[in-house]
Amino acid sequence: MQQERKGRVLLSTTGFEPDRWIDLLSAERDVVTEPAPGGDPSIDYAVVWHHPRGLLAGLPNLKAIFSIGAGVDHIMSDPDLPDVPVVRVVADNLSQFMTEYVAWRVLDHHRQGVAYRSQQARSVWDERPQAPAGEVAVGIMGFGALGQATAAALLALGYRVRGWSRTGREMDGVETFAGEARLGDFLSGTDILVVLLPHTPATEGIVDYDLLRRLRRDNAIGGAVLINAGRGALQVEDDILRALDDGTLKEASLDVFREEPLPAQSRFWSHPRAFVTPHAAAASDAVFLVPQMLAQMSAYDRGEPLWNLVDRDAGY
Ligand code: NDP
Ligand code: OXD
Repeated sequence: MQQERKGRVLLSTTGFEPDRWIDLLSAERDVVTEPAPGGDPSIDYAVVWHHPRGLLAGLPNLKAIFSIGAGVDHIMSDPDLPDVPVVRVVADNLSQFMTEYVAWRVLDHHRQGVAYRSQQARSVWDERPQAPAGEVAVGIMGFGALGQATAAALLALGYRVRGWSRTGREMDGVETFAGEARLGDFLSGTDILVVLLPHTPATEGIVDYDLLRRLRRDNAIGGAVLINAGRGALQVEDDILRALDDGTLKEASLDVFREEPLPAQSRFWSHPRAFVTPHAAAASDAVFLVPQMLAQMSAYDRGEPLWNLVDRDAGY
C-alpha cells in the first residue's frame, strides 16, 4: 500500500543549537530550517522558538505551530501570525525541572541561604532561629501546569500553599484565589511569592512595587521574598531593586529578565540579596518533547484533535 506523503517540518529557532531537534524530528519527517522563497507549499508544521517575525505568514499549507517551550509569548507576539492552531509544551519532565527549581529556591530562602553564605565568607559560626515550613506561606501566581506541579512538591515539604489564577483553579490542600478581585487577599497572606505566569498583555509588568508592597513582611522568615521563573516582562526591574534596597523585599531569586542575557551592568548581578540564574529553571529537552510533537502531527493528519492548544484570546 502506498503511504501518504508527510509534509515537511519547518524548525525555526533563535538562541540555541537546534541539531538535536533536527535529528529527532527527522526520524519521522523531513525537516528544513528555512522555507523556500515565495511561500513554501511543502511545509505542514512549524516548530519554533523565537522565529523571525512574519516567517510563518507566507506558508500556504501550514497546519499548526508547535512551541518549543511552555510559554508562547515568543509566538503570539508575531504580528503576522497565521490563523492556525498553536500547541504549547506540557510535559512531565518540564514540570519536574520547574518543581526542582522552585523547591530549591523556596528552601534556600526559607532556610536562610543568603545569611549563612555571608557568615561562611566571614568565618562566622552563628546558629539562626529556624521557622517550621508550616509557618511559611508560599503563594504561586499562575496556577497552571507548572504552578500546580510545584504546589504538590511544596505541600509535601510542609509549606502552606496558595494559588492565584485567572479563572480559579482548585487543588486539595491549597487556598486558591481567582482574578484581580482576589489578588490583594492572595498577596497579603503570602510570604514567598512564586511567579509562574505567562507573559500576555494582561500580565505585562504585573510584578511592580505596588504589588510587592502588598506581600506579608511581618512573618516567620523575617520578610517577603520574590521568586520569578515565569517571564522577565512580568516584572518591573527597577521596582524590584527598589524593594530589595528599602526592605520591602528581603530577598529575590530571578530566573528571567526583560533583557536576556542579563546585561553585565545590571545591579542584579552584584546585589547581595538577589540570586540570578540564566533562564535555566526548566529547559525544554528535545528527547522528551519531540516524540510528543510527532505524535500530535500524526494524529492531526489522521483527523484527530490537537492537545495543549493555546487560547488565542487569552494569549497563553
Ligand atoms: P499554564 O498555561 O498551564 O498556566 C498559566 C497560569 O497562569 C494559569 O493558572 C492561568 O490562569 C494563569 N494566568 C494567566 N493569565 C493570568 C492573568 N491575567 N491573571 C491571573 N492568572 C493568569 O502555563 P504553565 O504553567 O505551563 O507555564 C507558565 C509559564 O512559565 C510559561 O508561560 C512560561 O512563561 C514560564 N516558563 C518558564 C520557564 C523557565 O525556564 N523559566 C520554563 C517553562 C515555562 P487559569 O488557570 O485561570 O487559566
Ligand atoms: C519555556 C521556557 O517557556 O523555557 O518553556 O521559558
